Amino acid sequence: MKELHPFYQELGLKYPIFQGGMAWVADGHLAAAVSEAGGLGIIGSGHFNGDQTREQIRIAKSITNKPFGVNVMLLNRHVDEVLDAIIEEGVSVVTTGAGNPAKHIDRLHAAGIKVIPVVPSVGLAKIMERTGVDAVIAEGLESGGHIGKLTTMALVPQVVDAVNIPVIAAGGIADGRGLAAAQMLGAIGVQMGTRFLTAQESNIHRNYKDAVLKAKDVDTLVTGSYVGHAARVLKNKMSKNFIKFEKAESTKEEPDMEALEQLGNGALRTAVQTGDSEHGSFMAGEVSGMVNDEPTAAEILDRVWSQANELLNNK
Ligand code: TUI
Repeated sequence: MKELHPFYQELGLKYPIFQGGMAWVADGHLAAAVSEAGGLGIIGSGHFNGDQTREQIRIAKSITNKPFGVNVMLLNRHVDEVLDAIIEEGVSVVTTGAGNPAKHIDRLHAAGIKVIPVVPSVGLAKIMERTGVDAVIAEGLESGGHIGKLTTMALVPQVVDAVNIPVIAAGGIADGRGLAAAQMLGAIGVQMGTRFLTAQESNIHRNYKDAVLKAKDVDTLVTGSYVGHAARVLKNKMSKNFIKFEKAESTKEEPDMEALEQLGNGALRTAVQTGDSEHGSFMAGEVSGMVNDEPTAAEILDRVWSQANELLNNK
């Protein structure tokens, strides 16, 4: 894997590694640090409005001249103004999550922006290819946050077989073994989120970082499946109560859907900003058990790349 895939060369990257655009977590500082070091940093715009998105883009631009991306979360009611800010500020790449970005693609392409949606299934990958996206990120259910129904191991090769555009693997990847494995499955590179939660440049609350550092393999669970927004989070008081409430409501004749939605909304922001483990939901992937240190973003990229190359070169 000495040669980067042309897709990454075109983006001017040194490593085939994207940093996931995690809502409330991936701010302009983290994204700029990853991009400055040669990966693709991605700002998570989550539920931001246009101004909040613009603010983080400007922070990133003040730190690096390298290309970076913004993730657009398609359930956000401010999507249109977020896209305005992205286009006006001249961002290089847009990744999307939690929906189908078809109606926004022409507008982004007209502005010279590469569009790379996250897909949880072969069906959506094929639809996305037909709409002319530049690549897809096939994300397995090992990921933190909102997830689909397939594992990375099963999803990635099936998407690779189904489309003729570059496929990037995500979900369950935190080191060079994961990058090497993703290449074996036919992906051109990876996106990692959880690994960057404990980066030096990550601004999440100390309690959130400590929870990830302490977590073992079995310490995540999936909340929100019942309302159709499954999200993987660390086990804590909040997520355990959520599951209990969900189980109780789902057996009722008229479940309180609004209360279930409300419980999920805002919980992530609470976790990131206040570190409150009673009311906050600490989104994190199954790899939390192997995230045990606090390197810089540059160290993470260098380590993952070197380890993958050692493995692939049989050294
Ligand atoms: O989007 C993510 N991860 C996220 S979004 C988020 S904010 C949120 N929190 C709770 C519930 C909902 C949103 C936190 N983490 N990852 C990418 C991703 N996209 N995973 C799954 C999907 C996805 C799901 C369905 C993409 C497309 C899709 O299409 C459905 C359709 O409309 O065809």
